[in-house]
Amino acid sequence: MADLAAVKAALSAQRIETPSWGYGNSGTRFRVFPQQGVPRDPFEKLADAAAVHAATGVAPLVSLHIPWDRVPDFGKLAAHAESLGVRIGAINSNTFQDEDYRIGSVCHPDPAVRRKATDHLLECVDVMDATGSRDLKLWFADGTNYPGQDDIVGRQDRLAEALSEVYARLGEHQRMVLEYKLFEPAFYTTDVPDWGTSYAHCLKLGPKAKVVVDTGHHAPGTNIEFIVAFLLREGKLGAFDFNSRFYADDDLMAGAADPFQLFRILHEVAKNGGLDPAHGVAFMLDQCHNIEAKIPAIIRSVMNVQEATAKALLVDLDALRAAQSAGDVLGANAVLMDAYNTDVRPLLAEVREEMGLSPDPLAAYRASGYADQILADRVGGTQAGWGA
Ligand code: LRH
Ligand code: MN
Ligand code: MN
Repeated sequence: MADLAAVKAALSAQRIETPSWGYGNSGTRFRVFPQQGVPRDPFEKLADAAAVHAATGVAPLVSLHIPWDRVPDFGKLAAHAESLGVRIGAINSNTFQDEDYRIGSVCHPDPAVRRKATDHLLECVDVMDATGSRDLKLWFADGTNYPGQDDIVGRQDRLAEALSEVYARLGEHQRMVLEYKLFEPAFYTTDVPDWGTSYAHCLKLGPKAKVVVDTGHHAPGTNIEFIVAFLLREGKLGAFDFNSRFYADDDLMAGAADPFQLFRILHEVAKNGGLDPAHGVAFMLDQCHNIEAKIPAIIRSVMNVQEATAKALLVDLDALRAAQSAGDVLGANAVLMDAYNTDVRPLLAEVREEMGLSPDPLAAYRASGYADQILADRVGGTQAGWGA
């Protein structure tokens, strides 16, 4: 049996980071449906993140995206976060929205464009210095659309060169986390398409470089928990970008499409020490809320990650190991399914009450009056992220 006190302690200690861009307006390639009361600037995005943290108690970190969240004084933004009870999490770079990046950023054939892209990454490290952020999160839209368009190996060389320049700029307690994505916006080759490519670059760079697993960035049917287990074993799992997908990079609420997959991922995390803060795995959400209310959707996503984590922590590891070493296929599978099929909502309600919170974060948010307050206070919200 899992030790209940230890399970509760792990659940109250878990930290789930929310993305600034999840609070603003967003959309698809076809349409942005603006919502009333969305933040007009990064300060208001932090206020919304603080509302999520107030309701859940486990979301004190907020990822920023540069330039979407660029402000004249990042120290002031960090102080504002602190005054709201939250902190700045990962700094996400953006080398995909500038006209110069039509055929690439750090992998572009023109050294001047590569210089510009690398300078942006270095600027992101300056933002980390000013905000106290630990992680630089890199995702590159680089790739090619047509066979022969560019030299595959040449592009890897250029990528490695930019990464090593940025790596050398990191402070003692700063890290670089490199995200991969199967395809899109490039369709023929992608320069960091999979965990193996990210892992190979991170391994060469050194201990401060780790892989980000964005759950939406794989081919259908990919066994993501295998990747997670492998990276944890190698000490190279830096972070998650949690979201749910039905088709490609849908960025829907974590755990919405396949809560069983989220459980299987978190089982590998829990079993292999990934919940221990010493391991340094950041549990981030990377989602947008195009048609649903944003703050409640983020609260729901945090709760979904917590529920999957609780189920993972309930796996009877002694029984699992005994069944595995006895070659008891059905018995081992049953141990996992027993944990997955447990209703953990009462356990999480207890954990929240012990943390001095409402057992029901969504009800607490509704009762707080925050939704009405932002509707009244904010007129003309900004477009979050995509397209801004
Ligand atoms: C790319 C991505 C990456 C970006 C974010 C907005 O698809 O997952 O993490 O920075 O979306
Ligand atoms: Mn992502
Ligand atoms: Mn994505």
